[in-house]
Amino acid sequence: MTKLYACLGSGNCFKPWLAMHQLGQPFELILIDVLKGEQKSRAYLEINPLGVVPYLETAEGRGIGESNAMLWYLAENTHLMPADRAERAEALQWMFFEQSKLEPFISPARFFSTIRPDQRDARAADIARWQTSAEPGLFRLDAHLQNRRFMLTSGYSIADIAVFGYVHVLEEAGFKMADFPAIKRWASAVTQTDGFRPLASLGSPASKAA
Ligand SMILES: N[C@@H](CCC(=O)N[C@@H](CS)C(=O)NCC(=O)O)C(=O)O
Repeated sequence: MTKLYACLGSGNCFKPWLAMHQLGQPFELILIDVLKGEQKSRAYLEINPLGVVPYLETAEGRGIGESNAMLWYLAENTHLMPADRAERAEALQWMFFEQSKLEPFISPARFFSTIRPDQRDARAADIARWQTSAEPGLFRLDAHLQNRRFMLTSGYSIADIAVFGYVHVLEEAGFKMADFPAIKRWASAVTQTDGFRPLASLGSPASKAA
């Protein structure tokens, strides 16, 4: 059976978890507590030497790191992968955009604002810098989503799941969703797609397997 190693609350872990739910792909969820450092334990490093989550182990025992690479693997030959060659490249374009212009800034700003609020004051200058760094990407995304329902013309795909992972929780990183009306409309449309489950339900007993 496919195994997903993941932690609670993570937008990156949420991506393959949501994709497998939406594809009806059975999987075993193995929770790793990163706040306790379990991702650096000897046992976990034997599974994923990079010591991070998410990590996907295929039914055949192959390991895949990087949330967006997992989406690519899971989506092959499914409705979440665009049929058109140029649109597949466009999906990749937005997945790289997410990992270079959004996630590296929204994720730590959210972590030290919401997940570890005890460190918010000590990291205030870093949070402000991450917020400033995320702004151009968020405005670019908002412009892209004007007059569109989903990231790609052909419809809902792994590009949406990749971008949604952290963008839908941008308020937890100190942004206001009202400042990004097209993102707000799109995020709402994503929650209406078949089989959608919210990030908050990752790890709840009912979601342990699709
Ligand atoms: N680019 C990677 C990011 C992986 C990553 O940094 N994961 C975080 C949780 S979201 C983690 O494991 N942090 C703990 C650590 O770095 O020790 C992905 O998309 O999968």
